[in-house]
Amino acid sequence: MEAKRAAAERAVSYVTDGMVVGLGTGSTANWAIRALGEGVKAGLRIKAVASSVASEQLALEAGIAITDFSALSRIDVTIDGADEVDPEANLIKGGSGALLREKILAYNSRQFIVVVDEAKLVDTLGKFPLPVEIAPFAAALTLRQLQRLGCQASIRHQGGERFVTDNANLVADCSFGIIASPGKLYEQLALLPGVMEQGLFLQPMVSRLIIGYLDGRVED
Ligand code: ABF
Repeated sequence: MEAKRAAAERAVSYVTDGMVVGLGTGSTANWAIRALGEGVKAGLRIKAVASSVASEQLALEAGIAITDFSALSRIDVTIDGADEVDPEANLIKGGSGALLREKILAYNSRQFIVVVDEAKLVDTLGKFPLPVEIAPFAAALTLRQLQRLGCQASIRHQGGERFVTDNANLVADCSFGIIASPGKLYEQLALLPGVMEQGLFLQPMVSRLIIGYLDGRVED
């Protein structure tokens, strides 16, 4: 936990007065939200937009002013975690089920800062099942199409019920094994009708990767 916290707090050090900040989702992003809340208490003036209801609630509790997506003309920086990071800084995200809003924030941010602990670093992506957000009404058809791409795909459940995202969609967790070409798979998934968003975030999106290590080091 400390490694995640250290990485998140380093990312927050790049946030300055007047910025619009995109808030990620997950335990590492939560450390960034808490650190931003401390900054606000100390006088930091920011507006934030959240990638999930959970992150929005934590931000409000921390005293951070939340703005709505529709009111946005720019996002200066988004800080978010990841489930896997390869050496080129391609990511798997979506373990928390917030991938659609996370990707919209990341793509529309001047800076996308990814914060992880060293456990997230992999040689090649794919050990972590790739989350894919899909339209509920065609879930069975889309699941079959996903499997035809060469994965074991299953609809995510939570507490015995199908997990429903903040956007009222479902998540298919797709185990491809090793993803040798993230770019190729990205294109295949992007062309699949019924896929609302996918958990592959390709390297050009990542402005800065901050890694927290168990020995206390933070690599930025
Ligand atoms: C979020 O960060 C999700 O995309 C990803 O699942 C999560 C990583 O979880 P954690 O920070 O709790 O390790 O952006």
